[in-house]
Amino acid sequence: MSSPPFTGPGEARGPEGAVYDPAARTHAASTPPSLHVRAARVLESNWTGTSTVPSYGLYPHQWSWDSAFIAIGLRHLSPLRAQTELETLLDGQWGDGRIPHIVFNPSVPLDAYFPSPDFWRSSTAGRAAGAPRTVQTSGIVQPPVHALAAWLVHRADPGLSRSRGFLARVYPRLAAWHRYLLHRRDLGGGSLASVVHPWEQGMDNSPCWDAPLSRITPAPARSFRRADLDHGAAEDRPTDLDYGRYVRLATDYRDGGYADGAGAFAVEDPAFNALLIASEHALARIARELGATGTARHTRAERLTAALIDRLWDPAEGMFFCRDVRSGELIPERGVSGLVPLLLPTLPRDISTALVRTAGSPHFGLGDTTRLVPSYDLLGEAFDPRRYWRGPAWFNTSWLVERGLRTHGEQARADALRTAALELADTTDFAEYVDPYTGEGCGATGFSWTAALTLDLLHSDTTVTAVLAAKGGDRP
Ligand code: 9WN
Repeated sequence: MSSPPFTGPGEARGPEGAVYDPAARTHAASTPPSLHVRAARVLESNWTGTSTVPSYGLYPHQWSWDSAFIAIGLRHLSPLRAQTELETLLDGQWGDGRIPHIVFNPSVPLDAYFPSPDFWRSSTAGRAAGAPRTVQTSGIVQPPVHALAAWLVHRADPGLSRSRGFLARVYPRLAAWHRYLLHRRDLGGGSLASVVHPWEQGMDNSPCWDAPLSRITPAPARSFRRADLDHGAAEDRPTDLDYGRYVRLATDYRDGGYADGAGAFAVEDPAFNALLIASEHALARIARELGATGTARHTRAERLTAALIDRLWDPAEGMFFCRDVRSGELIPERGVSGLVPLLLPTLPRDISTALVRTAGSPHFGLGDTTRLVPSYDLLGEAFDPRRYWRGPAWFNTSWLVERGLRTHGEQARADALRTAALELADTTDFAEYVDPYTGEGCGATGFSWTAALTLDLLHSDTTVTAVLAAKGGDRP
């Protein structure tokens, strides 16, 4: 897919060629820029010309689920850029259908990020799995938010989308992506997709991975050099021991030609699968828009929802848990991923009610001791308010829970979460994540998905909940 020029229909350009809120031009020069304008500026400065980096310092390439969240926000500024964001990512798709978690920018020095393209060696090690020859990518994946993003981006400007044939071009690729997850990644045999590396689920050092990771022999510390510590505080980042294990898993996967099935780490995660289900519903909408029937996809999404409940729901604890496919056991750690299925409108009422209760319980403290959803159990032994996915609150997961609360009629709780996300994005300069108690920003500032989802919340868009509410049918 070639990338279009960045002018024309759907592109709202400010005087300096930046993508601005047209309303912002009415502000007097002395008025501080609105949150909307500042969010737009973050996305503008992180835009490379064909996609958006999460943050130039820490993450100078294109990341898969970041791009989906970014497109969801970018559609409010420039539907054309939002389409391009997803198209650029899909240019890195492999022949077997996988969408890699990173698409590398060849003009970025190799030592700017680890693991770099010379670690993954996608075009050689990934040849049998159909890795692209010209684009360098990683070989693992990230959560499938893409079909949901594609549908929302289409809805932002259907005329532009139709004139560019956007959905017709992305649909077969998204369908192949879902096929890959549903077939090659059903490692537990229970119809759910498994992740084979903690980076795939997106919450890298969540305590949910501690038990399955403990079986992995770490790669020696001297065999690689972390680039993240050049930009982030060591106490905010995963430990060296975690990194050694991440490297071992990725090396073994690469050396096996990125074939699925044999790896030592395989976990069914509730957020990953809930996002797959939400995206299946979105693919049904896309199919319908393209003149096909989406009924089979809605039916499949319903079957997946039943599998999610069957395999990962714990009624006694009132939340979803990860399943370690290698041991066969549920992992008894409460991560925010266990709340994310609230996004699904077809959840039985008793489950959605229990999830809302758990979010507000002392384990997550939402609306009580915390304003955004912590990434991990406040009462858990491994809780750490600063260390990445072991406690801090993130904007993307809070956005997903906000959408879920709204979907299930919890308007007051959703409003409070929305307000908190907007205020904290503002006060932290669009931080990557925040201390769940104090709201202090951690990690990078000017983080793209924080800015993008801020825009989405500012637009108070209801199409996400409308898409998700395509319950049991194929209604537009
Ligand atoms: C590894 C880019 C990504 C996010 C992940 C987040 C972090 C990478 C890293 O950054 O992961 O993929 O180097 O730590 O955990 O969710 O997609 O923003």
